[in-house]
Amino acid sequence: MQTNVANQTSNITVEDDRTGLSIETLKRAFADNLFYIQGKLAILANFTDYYMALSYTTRDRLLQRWLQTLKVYHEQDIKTVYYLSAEFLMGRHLGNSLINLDLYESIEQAVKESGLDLTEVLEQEPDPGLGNGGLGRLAACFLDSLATLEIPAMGYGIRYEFGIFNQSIQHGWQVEIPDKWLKCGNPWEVVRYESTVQVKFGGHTEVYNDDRGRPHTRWIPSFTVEGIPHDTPVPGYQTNTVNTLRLWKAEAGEDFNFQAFNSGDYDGAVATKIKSETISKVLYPNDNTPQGRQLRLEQQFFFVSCSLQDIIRRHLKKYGRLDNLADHAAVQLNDTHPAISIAEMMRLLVDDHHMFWDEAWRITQSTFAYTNHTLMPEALEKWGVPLFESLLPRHLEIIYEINHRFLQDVQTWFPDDDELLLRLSIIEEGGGKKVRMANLATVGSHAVNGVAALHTELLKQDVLKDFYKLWPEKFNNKTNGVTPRRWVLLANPTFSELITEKIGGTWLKHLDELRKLETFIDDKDFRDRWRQVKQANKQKLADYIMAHNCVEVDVNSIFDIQVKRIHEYKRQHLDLLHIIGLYLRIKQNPNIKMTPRTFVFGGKAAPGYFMAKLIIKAINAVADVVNRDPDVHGRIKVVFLANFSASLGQLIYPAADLSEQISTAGKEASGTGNMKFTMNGALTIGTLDGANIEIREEVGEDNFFLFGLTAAEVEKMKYEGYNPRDYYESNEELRNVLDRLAMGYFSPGEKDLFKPLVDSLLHHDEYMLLADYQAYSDCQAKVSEAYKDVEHWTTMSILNVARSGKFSSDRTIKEYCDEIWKVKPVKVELEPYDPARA
Ligand code: CGF
Repeated sequence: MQTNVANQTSNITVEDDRTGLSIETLKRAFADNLFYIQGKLAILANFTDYYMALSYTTRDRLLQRWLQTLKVYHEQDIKTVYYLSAEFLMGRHLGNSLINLDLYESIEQAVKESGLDLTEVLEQEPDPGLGNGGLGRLAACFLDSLATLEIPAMGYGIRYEFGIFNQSIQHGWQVEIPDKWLKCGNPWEVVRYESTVQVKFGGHTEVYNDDRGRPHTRWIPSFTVEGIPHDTPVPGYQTNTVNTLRLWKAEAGEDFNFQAFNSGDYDGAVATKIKSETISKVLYPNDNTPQGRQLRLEQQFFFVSCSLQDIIRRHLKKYGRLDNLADHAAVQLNDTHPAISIAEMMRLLVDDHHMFWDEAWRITQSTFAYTNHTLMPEALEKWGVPLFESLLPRHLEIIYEINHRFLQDVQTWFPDDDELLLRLSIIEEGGGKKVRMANLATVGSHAVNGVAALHTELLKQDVLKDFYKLWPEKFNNKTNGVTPRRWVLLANPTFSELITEKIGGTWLKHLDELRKLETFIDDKDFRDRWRQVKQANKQKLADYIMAHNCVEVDVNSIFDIQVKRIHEYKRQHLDLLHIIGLYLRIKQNPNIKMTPRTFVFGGKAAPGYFMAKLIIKAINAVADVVNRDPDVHGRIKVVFLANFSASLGQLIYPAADLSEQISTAGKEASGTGNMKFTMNGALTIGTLDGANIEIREEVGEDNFFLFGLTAAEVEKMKYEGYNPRDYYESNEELRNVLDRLAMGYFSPGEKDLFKPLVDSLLHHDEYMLLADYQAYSDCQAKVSEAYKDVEHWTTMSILNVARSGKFSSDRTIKEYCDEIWKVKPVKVELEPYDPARA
């Protein structure tokens, strides 16, 4: 390798090793990075070293596009999307970067010629778990689509040092283990110290007059924290666009309190450092249930303040004024987690940039839009006023002012309706005043959206109905989607190859083109290969199950899978009741004929959520009994896969025959796992909830196993007085199932272990499992029958995939761009790389 950076006039050959795409260059770059960056001789290197060296080799090839994208965005007059999210579940970077750069095969070859297997190297990457579930993964899919559609965009979030905990299963129970995802370094991030920002906390406010005698408020904080940006490239699929995910790390401005240090108080000296760094230390592991801890509010404000200051700084640098901010910036609030943005933007504009209130409010409202992700009233964030007052005193004043002006308007529109005022108010009165973040986000945004058609309807009719009455035009639906690049191409390569062979490769950017598969529906060879691919994927999962759970499963059985967070409303325990029902049928009649099934579960429970953890224990307890019982003869197997994550999902979705989407109707906002299963050829058994409804509409009702109460029926039944015991009394199988669980049949030596679970079902059954049990069980019988007809099942599977185009996140993002953000694509043309000019 020749390098001659000193001689600026020569044709620099460094270019080849940094950007070259030939196998020889890639091999050389890989070896070079192993030596110079990892500091390892090839003979002494381990797999982590290989992973790191390969990541740097790939990152080099991204950098040219990334910096060019930044240059184009800097030079052109554009509007940028800023996606503010407390969670980004990006999944592993290396494989994804390789497919998006169209480099996968060349690297695979280069690595092979270097004596290694690419898949083994890819497995070394820690899965960055900076999110809990659907919401964080949605944010990651959106970033992928934004870059693929060439939309100028930036994700803003928190660089948690510890992501979602690793779940291990010990004696059937979930045990949480800290996720040290950064322990070997992170080759994907670039730290931009020069863009560090200061974030204030606590203290008090005071009024002062400026030079012209105008009064202003200033905030005197009690402490300040630094936000250090850590940037990760987000490459689009087969485009030059590489957008940025900017995650903020909290650090103390002054590492040491020198006074304390000099007087020998070493603990005191580092106390500030520890306090500051705690802010970005760990992700709260709750999904759909907020935890009202001070640290959580600190985290939210920290990343919001960093991000908005960053947006304003860049805007001012480019345009020198702020009145046109909304023409160049669209900021999306991913749930209420960043809702404090509304007050922080007002503070920045009014206090720091001395703008008049009305103008600042106009800019704020036209810049922000808010996505709601939940219908569960308990999941809507509220913060106690005293906490707000001590942590963000200026923001509380601003929120009061926003609320005062808003309620005055409401009063003129709807005079004499005090109840309405109470419901709309950003401040909840009574029982300790609270700030309602969903109300703040709704008032301060020009658009509010739900994430599936039913969800948006229910927001309008129920959760946000008073706001809908005020501003019907603000409300709109944006049904979620997922990126087919990660969830089909990367997760299921042989399947993707088969599709591409039949319809060409453009489906990966235009997922509606999958419809063309319907022309091959009678093609015998295609159908055979379709089944072979599924079978091979099932074998891979079976091998994994053997390696991790020591359970042998039958790849000819129905792979019936439920993977998602463990939550009572998602009803993993309904699935379990059905399994126990089948088991009891076998025990009563050992010769009973049954289509063999492998039931697979996966998902984490919030560490403080007792019932969810008990459900995990119950699944494992039933698995223990069923899997060992010789009477069962392999007809049913039950497996709980520990530590469900994005990367485990990539193994699981392609192997599924049946996707379990069985939440109580009206509870799941959308779901996105349902889409990943469908795209990979699984059929769904599901309720009319969230995006299931739209999936069924698309794939056709004959190709979907529907059961259960509708959202309206759930409400009606509750209203009329639901008594779960009636179902227990009248349904013999259900009674037996619950009795066995309650009497310790699955928990020898711990008779009452599952009593709380059974009691909650018999006495409250908030999520109406007992009401839906028989319908579910009947529907499962239809599944078993249908699976026996291999040809028909294949047809349904093909149709599910062919008609899944709507669920690409590209479609979702196009709708956001056109209807909410009003942004347009920007082409990035590559210029030859020349370090001498750079
Ligand atoms: O957001 C969820 C997910 N659990 O993170 N919600 N939150 N909060 C919903 O429950 C899902 O239904 C939804 O698909 C997801 C993304 O919008």
